[in-house]
Amino acid sequence: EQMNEWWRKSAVYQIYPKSFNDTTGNGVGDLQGIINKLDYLKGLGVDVLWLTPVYQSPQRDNGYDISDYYSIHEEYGTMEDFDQLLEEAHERGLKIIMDIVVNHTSTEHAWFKESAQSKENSYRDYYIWKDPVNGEEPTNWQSKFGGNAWKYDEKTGQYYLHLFDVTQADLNWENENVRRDVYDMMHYWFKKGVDGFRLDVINLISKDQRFPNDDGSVAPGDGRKFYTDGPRVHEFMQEMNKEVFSHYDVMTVGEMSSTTIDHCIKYTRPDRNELSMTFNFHHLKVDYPNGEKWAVADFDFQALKDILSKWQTEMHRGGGWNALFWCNHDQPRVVSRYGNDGRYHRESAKMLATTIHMMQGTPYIYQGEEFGMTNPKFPSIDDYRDVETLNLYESKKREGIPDQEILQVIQEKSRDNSRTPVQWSDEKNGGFTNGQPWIPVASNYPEINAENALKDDDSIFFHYKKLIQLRKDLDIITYGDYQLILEDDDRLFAYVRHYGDEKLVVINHFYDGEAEFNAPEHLDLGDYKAELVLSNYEDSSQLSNTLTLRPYESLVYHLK
Ligand code: TEU
Repeated sequence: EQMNEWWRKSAVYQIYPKSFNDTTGNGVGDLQGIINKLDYLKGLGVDVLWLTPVYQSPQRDNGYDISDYYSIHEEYGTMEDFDQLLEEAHERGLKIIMDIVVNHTSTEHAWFKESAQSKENSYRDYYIWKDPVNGEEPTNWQSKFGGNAWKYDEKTGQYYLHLFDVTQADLNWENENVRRDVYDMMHYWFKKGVDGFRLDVINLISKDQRFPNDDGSVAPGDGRKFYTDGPRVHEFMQEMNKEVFSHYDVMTVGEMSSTTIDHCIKYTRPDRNELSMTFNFHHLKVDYPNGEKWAVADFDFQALKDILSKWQTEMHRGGGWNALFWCNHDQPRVVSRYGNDGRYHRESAKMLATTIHMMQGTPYIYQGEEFGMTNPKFPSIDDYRDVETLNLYESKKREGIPDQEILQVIQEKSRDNSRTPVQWSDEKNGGFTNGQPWIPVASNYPEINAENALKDDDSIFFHYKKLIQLRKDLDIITYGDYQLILEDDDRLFAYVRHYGDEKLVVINHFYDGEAEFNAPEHLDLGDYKAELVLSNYEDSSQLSNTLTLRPYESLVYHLK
């Protein structure tokens, strides 16, 4: 079997350096701040650290706008700091993966500056330039951060494509020189000794070369069907794998925007030689009413169960591999979103963690998630920093929507929800900085912080630690298949994993109040000995055919 690569049994911890830990007092986290916390991370038990972009960048999109792939952004430190981080991580048995952003670069990148010089410049074709059509944008495609995705350049009379911010110009992957330069850059980081890559929006790199208008299957002008999982994307991934990844023992995780299961099987099935695993976001859109992110609604629990279960069973069947996650730097905090960040903060945070960590795939923990950080609910738009949020605010203002109403949506949906500084302790600024933090610290830091979590055996932190350890102890978590049970239950998310003669029964109660568990007939418990291996209450019951679950109770039984 080809299924014993190290990353299948690993847990990954995501670090957003800007908000992690500041050692210089400039209000921005830095690489030395990460080094200072390596023992803490080792203590949690994670195997791999993913750093979101730390390269030189004008920081319009917090580093996802790269101006030089070969140097470190100065607020974060130097290349020596990076080398030290890598070495100290490796000394502790921790691996480091880099965030690779190659769908686009900053318009401050030397390639773009050349490219914008003239139509004849040798770098012109590094980006996607098009003539106006009837004096207007080449297509009606929308930028993911609002507005049309094409920007007119006066000097050369053409438009360039930017699927994200206007300062994030899309690279032209049809150009072999672009691909060669990207692969060279990847070799540079692997030769340094990094252990893998997270590849930003990598399924958007192949654009339909006809560049058609979008007449509106999703939303008028959306455009995504013409560049998502595009015509040559698998060819490019196989080339990248052959040219780069295949030379090293590394993991690769592709961030896949609006993708499908069929594509993700192709991206990750070992014999196709593309990527190790993929992130998809369908389970994080169940609180988008009619597909609209910028609206407030309860999450659709049935949809959540259906989506996660479909990805579990179909990726397993197809030989693909999932990245498992609730949180990242683009998503609101899960405990505020699908859990309860008030009275049942602790119980619900643990329950959510169990739900995802007992599935098949490689689990990811986003900084602060391990002790239950929440959305900050900032009182004013002035507290928000994210380019996407600020663009949204401006466009809603123009539509005449009252401030309070816009703020309410932003409080629930803004990417800044996850970007507030890590709450290390109850000291000033949560111990994140001695200076003025670049974004405010959430006001609940005196209670919710890492130091409190470490002092309490029963904290969310120690629950995560147990989940990571369980994955190491029980092969069924990595290799077992998955079956949703009690499909229609509107309070319980319960599933069974099977592996050889073993079973794992996982029962999660997503709400306040009580819930009844009645074992379905096909779940034969009779001949097994069941052991309760994890729960989020002190005195949870042994497994039987009927159980009553308390608010947000979560139970894991191992059957042999
Ligand atoms: O995000 C890609 C992406 O499609 C989203 O998650 C995006 O943030 C969302 O559509 C906005 O509503 C990646 C990075 O994770 C994100 O931080 C970057 O801003 C983006 O790519 C551009 O590099």
